[in-house]
Amino acid sequence: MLTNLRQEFILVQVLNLTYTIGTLAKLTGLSPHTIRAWERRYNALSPDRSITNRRLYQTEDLERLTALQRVVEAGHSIGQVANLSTERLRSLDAQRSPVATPVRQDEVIVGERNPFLEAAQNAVLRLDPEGLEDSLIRGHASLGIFGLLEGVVVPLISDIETRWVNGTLSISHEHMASAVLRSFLDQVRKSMPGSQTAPRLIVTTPQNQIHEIGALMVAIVAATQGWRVTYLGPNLPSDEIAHAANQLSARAVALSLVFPTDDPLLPAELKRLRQNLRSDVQLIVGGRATHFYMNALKENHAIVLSDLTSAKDVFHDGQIEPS
Ligand code: B12
Repeated sequence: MLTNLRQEFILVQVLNLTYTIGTLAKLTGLSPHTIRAWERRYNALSPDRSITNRRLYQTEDLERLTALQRVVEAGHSIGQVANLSTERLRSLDAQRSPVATPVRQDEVIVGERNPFLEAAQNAVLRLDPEGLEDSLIRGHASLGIFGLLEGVVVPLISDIETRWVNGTLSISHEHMASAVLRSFLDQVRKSMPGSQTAPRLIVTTPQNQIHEIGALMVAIVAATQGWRVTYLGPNLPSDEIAHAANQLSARAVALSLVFPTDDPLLPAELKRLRQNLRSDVQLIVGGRATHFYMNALKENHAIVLSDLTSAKDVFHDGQIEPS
């Protein structure tokens, strides 16, 4: 059942970037009949339709339905809550007893037990890629994308690093986890194309920087904030980045720097990139290696950010807010 669910998730993401009612039902645990009834009788959701008139749901619909389901489970009648905003549903849900309160999107409390993180950690230790993917899918459905990134993906990566350093986890565990995370995040990213009129952001990593999970996460965060993101993959020479940014009239370029921390060529690459970009194109840089290149980043007027929450604030509402 879990494997089928995973396959179906992948299939809908890859083929049409939306959820069918069947997938939505499996992810939420509600029956298709209930979902249709909540739509027809209470206008709880208004999905798009395919050319053959099938319902097509977006990630926001999944998040809304999950919130509705939790509030109804807690005792509210569907008629009372069906037309509340998703934000309002989440805050109603948060007022439940502490035991029943789930980790909410945007509000992952440090130190609080997070079942999705635990499931993901156990799957990594078992060398179980399907299990890891399932925990990411479930975490996404329950926490929303930002909750998943901050509450599961980032702490999972940090846990993998700690265990790898202290020898309780091997390179094969790390590679398996990286492969699953990379592919999952890429699917999520592809399901968020952005509107035609949204400002364009180019996301990549400079030449010699092959770690791309940070870049994928920032691509997703910017998409949640109304940007139309073009992800160019990792390890790109500055001339190529500038060329793409100019061709697509990008408003900003985001780079992730993770490793190496002492690349003698990177300062010159950053300079060349800045010179070849239009002066109104912002350069936004993050990742654990940024502080090793601070002089070059400052000289080239980059906005340097330390985490995804700052990225969310800076990319707010399709604008670049002063950091
Ligand atoms: C996954 C991983 C890999 C994967 C990468 C897969 C992929 N497709 O990306 C693979 C297996 C390929 C790999 C390879 C290597 N890796 Co590696 N890897 C990691 C690991 C576990 C995660 C890396 C990652 O994605 N981090 C990125 C994000 C998640 O973390 P972050 O940089 O702190 O960024 C945060 C914010 O800054 C923000 N952010 C990130 N980018 C951006 C960008 C913008 C614009 C913004 C706004 C925000 C933002 O998001 C993050 C969350 O808050 C790290 C450990 C770690 N904790 O990072 C080691 C790590 C980076 N790797 C390391 C090493 C040594 C290597 C290898 C050299 C190993 C080897 N001997 O072969 C090779 C590198 C080869 C090369 N040519 O570069 C070391 C680097 C040590 C150092 N001196 O810095 C680390 C730190 C592990 C360790 N402790 O030893 N690795």
